[in-house]
Amino acid sequence: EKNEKSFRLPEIKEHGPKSERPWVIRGDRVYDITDWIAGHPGGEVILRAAGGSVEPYWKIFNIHQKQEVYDILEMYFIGTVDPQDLVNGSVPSDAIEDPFINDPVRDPRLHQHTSRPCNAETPASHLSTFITPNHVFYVRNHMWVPSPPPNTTLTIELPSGDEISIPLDDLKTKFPQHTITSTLQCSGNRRSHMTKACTHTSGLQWKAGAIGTATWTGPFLRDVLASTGFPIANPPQDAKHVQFVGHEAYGASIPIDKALSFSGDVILAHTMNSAPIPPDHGYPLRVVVPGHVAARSVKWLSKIAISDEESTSQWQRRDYKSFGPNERGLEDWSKAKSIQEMPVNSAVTSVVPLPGGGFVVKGWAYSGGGREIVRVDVSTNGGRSWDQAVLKEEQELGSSSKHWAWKQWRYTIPSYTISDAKSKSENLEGKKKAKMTLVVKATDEAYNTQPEKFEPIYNVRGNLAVAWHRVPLSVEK
Ligand code: MTE
Ligand code: MO
Repeated sequence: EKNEKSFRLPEIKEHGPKSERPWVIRGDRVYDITDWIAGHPGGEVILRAAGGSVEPYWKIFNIHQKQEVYDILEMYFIGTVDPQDLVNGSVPSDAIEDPFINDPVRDPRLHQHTSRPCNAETPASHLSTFITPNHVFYVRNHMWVPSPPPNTTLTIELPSGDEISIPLDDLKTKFPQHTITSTLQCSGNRRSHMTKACTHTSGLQWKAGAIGTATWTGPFLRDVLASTGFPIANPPQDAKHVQFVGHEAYGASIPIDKALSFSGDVILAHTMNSAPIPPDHGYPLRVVVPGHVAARSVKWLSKIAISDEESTSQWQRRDYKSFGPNERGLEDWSKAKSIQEMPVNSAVTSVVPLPGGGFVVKGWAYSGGGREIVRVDVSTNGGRSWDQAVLKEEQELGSSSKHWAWKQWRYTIPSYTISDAKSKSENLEGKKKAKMTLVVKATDEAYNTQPEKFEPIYNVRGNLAVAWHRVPLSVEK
């Protein structure tokens, strides 16, 4: 192609995310993606790359790294990068902006599964307290940590299409402030337990730490919606979902009933455990949707839209859904329901020997929809017989009778000592070695309880992994 145009990097850079005609580079080729974005709901993600190379972003969404996507991009080809700006045929890495430049330094105790984007679980040592400290609260980022500009506002789009912007300061000063204690749990929490039982699931292999509990402070979403003139007591028929958009382009939605309900407790939070929300958890503003899967609690909140349909993002229309054990990868996503409220779940998080023999087992139990945990059953023989754990009573903050927080539980097993592999001395006289399978299951106030096995709830995505938690232990009697 001899007559193709060539562009210098500074010129390309002018076609950034906010320009009228955004461009991106792939290899040494330049594309004007303006029309592509217009035709692709959810396509705004690619805008982050506008003005530069799309490659570092596509590394994050490897779903895009296939020929058919490259072919589509070719339809928007406008020229190449000027050879003066290329090193070995591509844009030099120092000219490519690092999308993760704003990611904070993280507590080394977080158990990192991936670093870019950051996916890290709360370490077991911090799962046995009612409130999870901010610095060890699990992090689930699909992308980078964005840095919203100072004096940024929250935009609210009404069904009429009208947009209203509210300064963040107003959210703190012009509305009654509420503090609620709410657990957040990822739909993939305990996925690794399902994988172990069923050999394969796709997704991050979380143990029992993609969950945490914090107090969240801010105005109620319904009060903020009311302030726009939206009739919260008598919403129009076509107002069915409330969509949330994050500054880095993540999006999700909840049914409008949850948003407007007097017992919904949906909060636009600026404060987490009495401190400004940390960068990883949504600074400066995050919606907290208690009782629902954490994927709906959109961080770095930039926009709210009342709509007749669910968010068009892949995180609403695809990823956070579950399937039957027979559906192995050729799912019709549109047929499955988005996950909203979570089913009842529990896990063992610590087993600590007592000085005089025996040991103490601790863990969490949680159910969605504000359903209180009423009982936690423990078995030391793989589920043949059961005993009850002690539930810790904690002060939960909230405006309704709902229970948005997990329960911590403990159970004492006398007369056994745990022997770790190394201290398995063969001449411990009078001591009998045994293998014990500790099992825990919880029951919520609707008397929903956890299934015994993973096989019947298996789904390729490894979502909603809520079967009994089994922990094999070696003990000495
Ligand atoms: N919001 C934005 N903007 N971007 C995200 O990647 N991840 C979601 C949700 N909100 C996400 C988001 C998912 S899947 C989960 S589990 C929770 O945030 C994790 O919240 P945390 O990182 O504060 O624990
Ligand atoms: Mo999640």
